[in-house]
Amino acid sequence: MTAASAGPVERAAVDGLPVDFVWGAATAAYQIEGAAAEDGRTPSIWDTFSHTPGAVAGGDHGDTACDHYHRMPEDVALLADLGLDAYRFSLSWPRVQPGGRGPANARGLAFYDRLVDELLAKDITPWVTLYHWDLPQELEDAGGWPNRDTAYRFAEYAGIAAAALGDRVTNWITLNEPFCSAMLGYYHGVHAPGRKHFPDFTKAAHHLLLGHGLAVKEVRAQAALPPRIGITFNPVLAQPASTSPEDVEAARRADALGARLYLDPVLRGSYPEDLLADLAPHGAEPPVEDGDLRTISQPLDFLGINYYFRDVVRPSDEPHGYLSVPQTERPSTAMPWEIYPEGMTELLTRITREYPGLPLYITENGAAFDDTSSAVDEAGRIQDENRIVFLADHLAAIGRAREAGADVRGYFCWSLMDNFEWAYGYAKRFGLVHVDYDTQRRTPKASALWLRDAVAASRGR
Ligand code: IFM
Repeated sequence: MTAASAGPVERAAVDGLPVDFVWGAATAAYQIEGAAAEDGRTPSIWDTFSHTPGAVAGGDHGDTACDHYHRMPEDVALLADLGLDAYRFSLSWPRVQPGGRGPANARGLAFYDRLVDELLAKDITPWVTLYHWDLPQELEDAGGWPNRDTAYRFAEYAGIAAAALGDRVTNWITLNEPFCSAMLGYYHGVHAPGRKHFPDFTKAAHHLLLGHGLAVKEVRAQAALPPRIGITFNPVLAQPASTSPEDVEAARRADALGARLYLDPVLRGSYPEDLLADLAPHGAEPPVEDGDLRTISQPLDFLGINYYFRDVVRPSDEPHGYLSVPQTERPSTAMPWEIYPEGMTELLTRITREYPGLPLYITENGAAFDDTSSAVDEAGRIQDENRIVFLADHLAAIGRAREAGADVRGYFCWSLMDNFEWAYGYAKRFGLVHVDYDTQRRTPKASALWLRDAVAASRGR
């Protein structure tokens, strides 16, 4: 990459951010690692789901993905070239503890040992996510997240990870987006394990949160260095399609199910009353046992927020009670998700107002665009101007949230490189770095160089 030369656009984007702001990129194990059956790893629910005909676009799966398992040093070098402070990655549970029970798998852990050492050698701080959706298949066969025992299995695995890596890793995230694990996996059925049962979804959500609380305790007990522990939510930013009472009510339901179902128990130690009233007619109240809410609401060191788009809603007769109204007036990404940077400011100021007290980190934000068909110049470089504008606008929106009092301390771009985008397969490219899946060649896009310059601009003030 060429030398950094921050221009006015980069400087404007980072204007509202402090010099000690943490700059990072994020990935997740199943989306990049490949090596699905190597060194003792056993299948996760995503291996099973992606090999189920019709489940994932193009029949894609993560067997090889970005082959990061074998190319890790090259990928860490990319992070270093971008001048990033931090790298958020997830551990593959079935690599660390095959089958989700019993002893650790030394060969699987050795990979994360090498990764952590490689990062530290390059002065990049590791941020470890313990669960980014790859539940060991054996635990799904035993009932999955709707089964209470899965929470205890998760805590055991968290302890194994903290004992092995907690002498070098200090930043821990228990769960990534439990909304997606629970709602998309157990109700809408579009994510692994592909189940469609409304009461199972709230059982799954409760046990994910219980697992979070138990894991916080385990990490604190097992890590050699004092850990900083948080959880990452993607709170739905629900807005009514109109001012009609029906649409306003649909937005309340979407907010309850998509945001407060997670925020309230973790940060306030209770489930919202209106949510419980919504769930009762469906026999879908969370299966709370004595002491659960105390466990779930362990003190945390930070809150991770992922933001991509808002959800404009109106009522539906389905149990969850709302449906999304596609927004077509503004540009959208390739997902297609409406581009709505104001939502970043709205979400962060709302969290600050209603759930005050924790430092906030944007643990994911980014955009998929059709880079390979529309942004390649004559020299073969990917000129992804649209992604640059997206990043600049969202960083500026974080700056505005900070001005309004939100204690946002860092930003992790999703994603370091193109990868397996779950049910969309490899067709959707979120990377700062382009991946040619035939050759596994990595090529930084213009947005990667732009982010590198923005980071330099942010530090050079
Ligand atoms: O790729 C995902 C990631 O795994 C979780 N958050 C949203 C991203 C884009 O869909």
